Amino acid sequence: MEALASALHAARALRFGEFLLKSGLVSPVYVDLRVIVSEPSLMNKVADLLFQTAEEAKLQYDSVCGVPYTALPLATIICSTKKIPMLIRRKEAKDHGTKRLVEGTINPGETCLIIEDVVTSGSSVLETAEVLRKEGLKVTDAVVLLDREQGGKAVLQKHGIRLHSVCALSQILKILEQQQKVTPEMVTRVETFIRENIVEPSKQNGLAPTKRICKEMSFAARAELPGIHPLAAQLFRIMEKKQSNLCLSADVTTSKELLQLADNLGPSICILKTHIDILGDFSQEVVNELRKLADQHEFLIFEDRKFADIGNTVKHQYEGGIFKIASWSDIVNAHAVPGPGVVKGLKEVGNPLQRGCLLIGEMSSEGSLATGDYTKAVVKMAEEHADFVLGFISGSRIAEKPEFLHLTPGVQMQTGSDDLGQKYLSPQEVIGKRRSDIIIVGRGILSACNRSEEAEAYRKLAWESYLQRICVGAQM
Ligand code: S5P
Repeated sequence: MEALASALHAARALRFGEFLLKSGLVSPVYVDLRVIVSEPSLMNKVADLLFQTAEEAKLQYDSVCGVPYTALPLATIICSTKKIPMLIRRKEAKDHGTKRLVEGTINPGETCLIIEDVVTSGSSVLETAEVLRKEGLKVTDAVVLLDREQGGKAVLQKHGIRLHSVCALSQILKILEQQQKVTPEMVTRVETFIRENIVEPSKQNGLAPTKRICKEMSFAARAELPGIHPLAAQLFRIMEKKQSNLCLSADVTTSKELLQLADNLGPSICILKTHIDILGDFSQEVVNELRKLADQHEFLIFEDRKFADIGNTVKHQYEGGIFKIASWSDIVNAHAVPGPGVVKGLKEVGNPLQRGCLLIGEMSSEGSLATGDYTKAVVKMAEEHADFVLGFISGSRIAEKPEFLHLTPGVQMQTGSDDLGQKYLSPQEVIGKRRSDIIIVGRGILSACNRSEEAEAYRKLAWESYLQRICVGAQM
């Protein structure tokens, strides 16, 4: 496999960089196996590997057909050396003579093995299979040199064809990385691209698979960004796993109610946000219990303390006092109004504990002063302290870097406002149009008769808005 990987790389059959695909997407990898026709020994090697793969899978077949054009010479070598009858599929029927679509002797009822160089969506193999099947041949298996792992295998399976591959793109990537022919950053880029461009089997039985064209990075891909803050990566993974971009604002005043909420709604949320100083009966016990529930249900805790003092003061407020916030809260937030000292002070306490902070870039309340140049300065401050700042509290996306998270409060299905200036937008507006990542919902859920059901309804709405936003043709 090592020899094959380096030979393909040397022949420039695999190239890394930026390539504009027919679909309009820019891909970091380009696979072009046509070039191997100029390398006779590589051609023989590839043909041999294809045949070995069919042997190892114990395939039974009467003839071999290569998908035009690259696999034609490969099929020729296999058929010639192994003495197997070959079939040639024409791309277009001749406009004179027999009008045949398949050349060679066709014995209806016999099995034909398809050979292909690279499979992405599986549509080329499928086209060839359809033509052969129309001639009365059975097609049950296809052997391919390289599986790009973009869903082709599943598409073919759905059409009754097992795909056997000599190697997968991820395998080749790992080898080339070990051989130091591609950088770890490029490997991550390619893996992300592959993951985000999976072709899904079509619901109908037609040839065209439904393609999920992703317009922006998924949460899963953002978790893998090089240099991402470990807490942000953990949150992205939780979001993807639980299909939740819902943060519950657990604004209740007793420990019992807080713990009940955490336990009952835990499965629906990615973050539980507290205002620990509104509890009438705070104790160390309640935060110990909350921490256990967070680990059990896999959500992060976010104490909405909104620090806004000089560095030295916020350090004490974060670490000490009655609440000892840093000891139990994964995330805190801060106003940027005191200048960078506030972040530096918090960071001294938070970084050794692997905590993270959100900066308040915008507020949901009527007449908020956090707008325009102030918001821009907040983004700059976050960029300068990205080792501690995970992202923002804001009404919409305010920074394009995918490493930064955006959390938006002031969300209810019933839009409007309360009588103290809070303004509400819908989950669809916040996630779909304003491109935030996470909705923060308090009273929208807390005032419902069945809080668990309401939390589920908010989770689904926000998640579907996210899927629709990132992908054209996403399957809901
Ligand atoms: O701009 C903001 C920032 C925050 S963190 N507007 C907000 O409402 N919040 C918080 O989000 C607020 O303190 C409350 O805890 C929650 C919104 O609660 P709801 O009941 O209005 O959904």
